[in-house]
Amino acid sequence: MYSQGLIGADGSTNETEEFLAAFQARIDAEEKIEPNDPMPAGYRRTLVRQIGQHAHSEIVGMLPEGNWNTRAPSLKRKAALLAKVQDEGGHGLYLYSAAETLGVSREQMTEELISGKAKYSSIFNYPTLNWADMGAVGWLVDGAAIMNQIALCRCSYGPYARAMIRVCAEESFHQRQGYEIMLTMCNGTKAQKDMAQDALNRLWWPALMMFGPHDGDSAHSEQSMKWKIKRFSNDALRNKFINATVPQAEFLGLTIPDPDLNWDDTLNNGAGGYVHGPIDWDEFWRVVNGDGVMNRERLAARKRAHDDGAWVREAALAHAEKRAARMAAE
Ligand code: FAQ
Repeated sequence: MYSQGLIGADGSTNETEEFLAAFQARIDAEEKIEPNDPMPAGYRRTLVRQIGQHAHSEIVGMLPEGNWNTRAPSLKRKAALLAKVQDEGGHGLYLYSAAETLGVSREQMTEELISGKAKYSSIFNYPTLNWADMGAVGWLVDGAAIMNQIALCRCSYGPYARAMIRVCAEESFHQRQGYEIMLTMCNGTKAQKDMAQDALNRLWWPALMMFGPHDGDSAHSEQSMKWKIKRFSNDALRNKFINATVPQAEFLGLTIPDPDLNWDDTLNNGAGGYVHGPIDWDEFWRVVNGDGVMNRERLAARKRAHDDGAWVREAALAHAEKRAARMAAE
C-alpha cells in the first residue's frame, strides 16, 4: 500500500482500485490523513496547489495593508495594523510548512510565485487608496477569508486543518479591527462616511470573487469535496458570507453596491437568504491571469524582497555548513 500514490516520469500513477477505495473509506470515516500516510497522487497534488496558493495569498496579502503602516492616523491604529500585517506573514509561514509536509520545498514554491507561475488570491491585485480601505479589507477580506477557513479547520489533511485553527483565531481579530475602523469612520464626518462607502463600493465585488468561480465552473470543487479538502462549495460559502455581511453593512449605515441584491424567504430550508446580482467573471479571470491593476507591482515587490534577502539566506547557509563541518570534526 505504501508504494502507491507515486507518479511516474510520464505522469502515470500505479494506483489500484483497492488503494483508492481504501483511501476514500478513511476519508468517509473522518480520519485525518497525515504526512507519512499513503495518499493518491491527485490528493497530494490538490493539496500542494491549494495550500501553496493559500500561503502565497497570505504573503502577497501583506502588501496592500503594509502600504498603510507609515500612514496610520494614530499610534493605536498603527500598532493594530502592524500586528495584523505581521500575523499574515506568520500565516504564510505555517502554510508553507504545511505544504512542505507533502514533499514540496518552500524555495520551489517561492520560485513559482515570483516567476508568476503560481496563483494567489485575486483580491490582493486591487489597490488600497485611502485609510477606509484598511477598514474594508479587515471587515470584508478577512471576513471572507474566515468564512472559507472555518470550513478548512475540518479539512481531511491534518497539518492544513491544524494550521487553520490558529489562523482563524487571528483572522477573527483582524476582521474586528477592520469593522471597528469602519464603525469609527461611519460615525465621523460626512467626508469620512463617504470614504467608507467608497471603500465598500470598490472592494465588495472583489471580496465576493475570493470564493472562486460559480460551482458549475469550478474545476476542482467536486473532487476536493469528495476528499473533504473542501467542505462547502464556492457558491455556498459566498452566500453564507453575503448573509452574514449585509446586516453588518446596514448597522454601519452603508449601502451594498448591488442593486439586484434581494432577500428570498425560500432559501436555506425556509430560513431565507440573499440573492446577489451578476458577478463580472471577465474581470475575475483577467485578474487571476495576471492582468489586474496591481498584479505586476505585487510580483515586483515580492521579487525585490526576495532579492534583498539573498544575503540572509547565503549567510544562514554558510553558517550551517561551518557548524556541520565543526561537528563532523569533533
Ligand atoms: N483568486 O476549481 P476552483 C486571506 C483559481 S487568504 C485566484 O474553484 P479551488 C487572508 C483556482 O486556484 C485568501 N485564483 O479552485 C488575508 C483554480 O486555479 P488552478 C486566500 C482563484 O481551489 C486577509 C481555478 O481558479 N484563501 O485572504 C480564485 O477548488 C487579508 C479554478 O477554481 C485561500 O487560498 C481567486 N479568488 O477553489 C491575508 C483559501 N478562485 O489551481 C492578508 C484556500 C479560484 O486550477 C490580508 N483556498 N481561483 O490553476 C480555497 O479554499 C480554494 O483554493 C478556493 C478556490 C476557494 C480559493
